[in-house]
Amino acid sequence: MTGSFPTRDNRRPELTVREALSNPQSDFSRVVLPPMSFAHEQDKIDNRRPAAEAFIRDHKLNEVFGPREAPVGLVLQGGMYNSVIRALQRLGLADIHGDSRVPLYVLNVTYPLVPDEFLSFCEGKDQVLTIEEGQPEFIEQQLATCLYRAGSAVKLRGKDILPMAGEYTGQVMLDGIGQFLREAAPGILPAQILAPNEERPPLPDLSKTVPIRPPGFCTGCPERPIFAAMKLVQKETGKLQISADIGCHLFAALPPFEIGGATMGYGLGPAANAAFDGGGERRPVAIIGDGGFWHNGLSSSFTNMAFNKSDGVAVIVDNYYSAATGGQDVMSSRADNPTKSTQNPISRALKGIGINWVRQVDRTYDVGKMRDLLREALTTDAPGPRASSPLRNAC
Ligand SMILES: Cc1ncc(C[n+]2csc(CCOP(=O)(O)OP(=O)(O)O)c2C)c(N)n1
Ligand code: SF4
Repeated sequence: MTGSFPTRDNRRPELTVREALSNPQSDFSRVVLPPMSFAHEQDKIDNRRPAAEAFIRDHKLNEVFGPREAPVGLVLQGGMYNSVIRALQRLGLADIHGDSRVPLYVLNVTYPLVPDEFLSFCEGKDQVLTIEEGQPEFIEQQLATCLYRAGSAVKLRGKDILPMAGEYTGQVMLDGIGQFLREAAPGILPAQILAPNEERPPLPDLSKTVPIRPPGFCTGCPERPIFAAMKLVQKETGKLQISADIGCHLFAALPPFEIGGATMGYGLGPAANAAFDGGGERRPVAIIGDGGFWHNGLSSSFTNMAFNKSDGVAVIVDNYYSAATGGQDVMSSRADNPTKSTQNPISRALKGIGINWVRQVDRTYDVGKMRDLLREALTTDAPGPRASSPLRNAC
């Protein structure tokens, strides 16, 4: 989809960085520590929350569509709107322009909810269906409390009809809204829709015949051969304890590699493996990207390895960028970036914290070389930690 919208001209901020720097201000009553935090809590309930609700109401951030008078209504998160409209179209209750014959209260703001706005939507209705993906059903619970406190007789439906877990696909939405309307207001449905798709042939179960297609590395990805080499090494060593990190290299956790399924967080691959250090016959292996390395891997993972004299092996997948997020520069990127400090080799940082067994492979497509290096890292008598930086190809 494309579109356009009017904007106002950019405005100079009331306080510039220069002014803020020249005249630093502090106010301990704004610090989130007791006893001020108790005052903040009161302020939030007495002033800030009502102000937020008033803003949402006054600026009409939530929207109401469809007829005012109807025995039923749908309350939905803004992001659900398109699928709800599609389901209503299929039920013969909306047209392609989104004109709905069922009232809709679209929550473009789901927090905070605006009780009086919701109660006014409910006026004159017998039943209202909350359409809220995910669990627990936070919105439904709040709306139920709201109706209860107002002494309303409106019946609130939601997760008793729609699934608690899983995506609200087109079919789920059609089934759920269809069931709600059949139960709550059958008269609203066009006659031929009351028993839709009865003559539909049964769908075959394709899960046994069509293989799943997990996401994977790009064709020609220079990270891919690292994991091919790891598979070869594991043929010799047996299955290794491999902890991975966040980034494209995590595609290796899926078939056909199934390497590094244990992942704790960004920059934490080697840190996560600390629990296995020195505990068995084979060294634990960790994988981390260059982005993860600079994000906090240098401190959380590598300083930790160096400090604890780890016996493990860390593989740093260095492709010059944070690739999975779109190719942003990091400290060791090769690009000349006028506003950033680049070209700082990872190996220098490692040596700086006392990790001396560092090897580098410049061309990962040489799977044999990669395999031999990994084998060496897993068997060398040189004291750990061991880090190999096996990727100098840009992707
Ligand atoms: C805890 C956490 N923080 C941030 C992200 C977002 N994220 C996903 S991939 C990625 C960058 C990974 O870059 P790098 O480590 O260089 O690996 P590459 O993609 O280049 O293989 C980031 C920041 C995330 N998924 N999880
Ligand atoms: S973006 Fe780069 S690192 Fe990521 S899968 Fe594709 S080629 Fe590999």
